[in-house]
Amino acid sequence: MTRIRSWHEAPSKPRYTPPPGAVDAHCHVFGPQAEFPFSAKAKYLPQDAGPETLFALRNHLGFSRNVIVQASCHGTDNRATLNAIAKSEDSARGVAVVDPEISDSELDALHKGGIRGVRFNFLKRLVDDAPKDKFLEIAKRIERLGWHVVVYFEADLLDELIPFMEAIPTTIVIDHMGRPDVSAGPEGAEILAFRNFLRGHPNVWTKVSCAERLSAQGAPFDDFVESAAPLVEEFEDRVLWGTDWPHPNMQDAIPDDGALVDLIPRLAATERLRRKLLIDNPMKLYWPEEVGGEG
Ligand code: 0GY
Repeated sequence: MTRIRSWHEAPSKPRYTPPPGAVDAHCHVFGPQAEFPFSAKAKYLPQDAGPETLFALRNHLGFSRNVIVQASCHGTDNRATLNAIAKSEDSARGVAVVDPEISDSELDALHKGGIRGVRFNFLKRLVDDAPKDKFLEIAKRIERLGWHVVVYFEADLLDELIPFMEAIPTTIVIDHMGRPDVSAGPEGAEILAFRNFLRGHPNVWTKVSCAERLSAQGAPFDDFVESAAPLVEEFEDRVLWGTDWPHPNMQDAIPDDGALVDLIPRLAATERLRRKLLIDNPMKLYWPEEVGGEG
């Protein structure tokens, strides 16, 4: 497999300036491969996108902190993510992907290393299997650590996954709004089903992220904004935002991260909503000890 690059080499400086303390709550690191090899089961083989590049981008975009989500190309070996967190001087925390056989002491070590959640990935093009029974066991075991569960799926799986998600005892964060078809507009069947799901499940949060993947129109992503902004308004305490850098698998439509940041004021119309989206909400999940939450 050829190693591919899916991120912009010189993203623009955003016109929008995030408030001090803003968190990019969905990004990844790849490698460096020489230190942290990719999984034998990886479905894509990216070029290195290590912590130095991530933190330089964070500064360029005007963010203060990162949440690094373990990417599928590293499988259940979380060392690249932990390495980036360790280099961040407590300005990054992470979400791990773990093997069902993981021991409690290994979970404790991940917590010490800055992990605050586990991710369950249901995308067939990214993972070979997604065993719900095993995931549920993991979800029950990480509850004692105060972690949450991140679930990644596409809209056609929502109905099937509802009983599974209802059995999860922790907060759940759904990546990229469960990937609805935003070309159908804010009243389209998939985004409405997702909104109804959020209405009925107060422990479920979502990331209003991934304009570059979800938009059928491309920049300036009007279709994405029209579907995502109502979620920020209705579920102001349960939304997160992230760049999704280094944009796995987006090599054919590499987004400008500066332009993605400029979507924030369109997604969150007031300063109050923007503070919740970028600071208050992610801080509760990832740095709870700093905001008087559980820790
Ligand atoms: C994302 C999306 C993707 C990839 C991964 O773990 C991953 O490899 O999450 C994707 O290809 O849709 O959230 O970064």
